[in-house]
Amino acid sequence: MARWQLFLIATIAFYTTDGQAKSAASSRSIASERIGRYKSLLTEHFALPRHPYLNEVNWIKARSAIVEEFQKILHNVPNVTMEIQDFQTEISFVPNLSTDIKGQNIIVTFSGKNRGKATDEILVIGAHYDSEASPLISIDDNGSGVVAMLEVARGLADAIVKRKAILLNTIMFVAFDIQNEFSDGLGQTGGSDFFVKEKLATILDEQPKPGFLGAIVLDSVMNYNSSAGSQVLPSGFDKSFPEAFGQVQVNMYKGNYLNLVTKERLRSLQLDYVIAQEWNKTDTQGQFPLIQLEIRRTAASPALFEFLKQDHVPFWNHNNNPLPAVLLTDTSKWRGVQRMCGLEVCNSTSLLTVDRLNMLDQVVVTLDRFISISHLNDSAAIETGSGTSTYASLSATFLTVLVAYLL
Ligand SMILES: *[C@@H]1O[C@H](CO)[C@@H](O)[C@H](O)[C@H]1NC(C)=O
Ligand SMILES: *[C@@H]1O[C@H](CO)[C@@H](O)[C@H](O)[C@H]1NC(C)=O
Ligand SMILES: *[C@@H]1O[C@H](CO)[C@@H](O)[C@H](O)[C@H]1NC(C)=O
Ligand SMILES: *[C@@H]1O[C@H](CO)[C@@H](O)[C@H](O)[C@H]1NC(C)=O
Ligand SMILES: *[C@@H]1O[C@H](CO)[C@@H](O)[C@H](O)[C@H]1NC(C)=O
Ligand SMILES: *[C@@H]1O[C@H](CO)[C@@H](O)[C@H](O)[C@H]1NC(C)=O
Ligand SMILES: CC(=O)N[C@H]1CO[C@H](CO)[C@@H](O)[C@@H]1O
Repeated sequence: MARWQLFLIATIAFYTTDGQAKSAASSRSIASERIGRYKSLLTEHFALPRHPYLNEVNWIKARSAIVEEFQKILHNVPNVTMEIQDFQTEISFVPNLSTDIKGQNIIVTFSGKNRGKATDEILVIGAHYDSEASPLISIDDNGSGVVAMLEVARGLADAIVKRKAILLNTIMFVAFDIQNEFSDGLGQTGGSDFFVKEKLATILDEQPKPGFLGAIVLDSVMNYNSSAGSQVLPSGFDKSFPEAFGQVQVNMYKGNYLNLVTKERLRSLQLDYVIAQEWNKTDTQGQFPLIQLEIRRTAASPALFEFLKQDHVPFWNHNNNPLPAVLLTDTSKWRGVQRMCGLEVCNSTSLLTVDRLNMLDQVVVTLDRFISISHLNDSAAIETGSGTSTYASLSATFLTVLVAYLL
């Protein structure tokens, strides 16, 4: 069968679920309430740099704020656990001078009905909570990802408690400590690496072996700038990502989009496709284009390596069993002015413009919709629709996309 025919089938399967996903997403809470929560969380806990070496107090405060917020969200939610994963690593803030650091990942697991069965399809949603030493960048990088993750968890908790939706498959929310590599190029083993090797690997080895749907990593998702020319591209971008390069050019180098980073020959293609579909359905005005970047082995360049530093990479590199994962990112320092305060430590709440908060909300609503079609049986809550058929058509879509990809 031709590829376009298969995609057509996928599109039809999705069309049938559209109304339901929308009603599920919009019934949870209104946008102005969500925006209010983003503002207060970002202002109170993520406005200052949280570098483990240089801003230890803020770093530890941010960690407790995440735990407290999760405790509020998880209150009364059945079958949920929160655990702290301790690990020890080294960071080199100055070249060749490493410091031992004790890190902590915060892991929240919503066990689905299929937990402990081979039919489970575990989904991970993760974001790192430490930051670089740079003051201004830290509210976006990666306060925005953490706040989006918390809001998605809150939406899921509401669906389970208030709408009585049934969670079919397991979802893990992980706040990673110690990002994998600081953008100044000093490599280190970060929290996501310890999570994949020491936590996720154990769960995926349990008998009977569960499936793994993938990981969605959020790293800087709020830096919006609609001025032409505000987007700068790292060197070699045109070679590594020719299609995306064309899209950025046509878009007049506006920094108004988000990148969805994926990798060739990995099952993440299924994730990409469904996320992009749900993104497009949420962004009806086309205010926040989604530009896909596919990492290809044959197209190495400095630009390619810019997208191989974040927390999705340990999933891709897992042993001999690469795990599907995608990265959602605004490209952070490559866009607009991120460092207005220079080297001085300042409060970066001036970055919280309406457009930026709306872009953050676009991420949250897209992931809500993704979860509601991939993981929830909402039929108890939505009388007219059937959760079973929603779930079935998502599986059909995944299968279809996979077949199309293999052809
Ligand atoms: C919690 O998990 C157990 C075991 O999987 C299951 O029997 C029970 O129905 C779940 N409770 C809820 C409210 O989902
Ligand atoms: C760091 O160590 C490497 C080799 O271990 C050496 O080549 C390099 O010059 C050192 N850099 C500095 C700044 O000392
Ligand atoms: C957008 O980026 C331009 C640089 O291209 C900068 O001059 C401007 O201040 C930025 N706007 C915002 C709101 O950050
Ligand atoms: C989403 O919209 C973009 C821009 O209109 C389009 O290029 C892309 O194919 C769409 N993706 C999906 C999966 O619908
Ligand atoms: C940053 O500034 C805002 C508004 O001026 C204030 O409400 C907030 O408490 C400040 N945050 C920190 C961490 O100082
Ligand atoms: C979804 O829930 C309905 C009603 O509670 C139930 O009949 C159906 O079997 C469930 N579907 C799945 C896939 O669990
Ligand atoms: C320090 C770090 O890893 N920051 C990353 C945050 O996200 C941006 C955009 O993806 C990356 O460019 C940074 O490297």
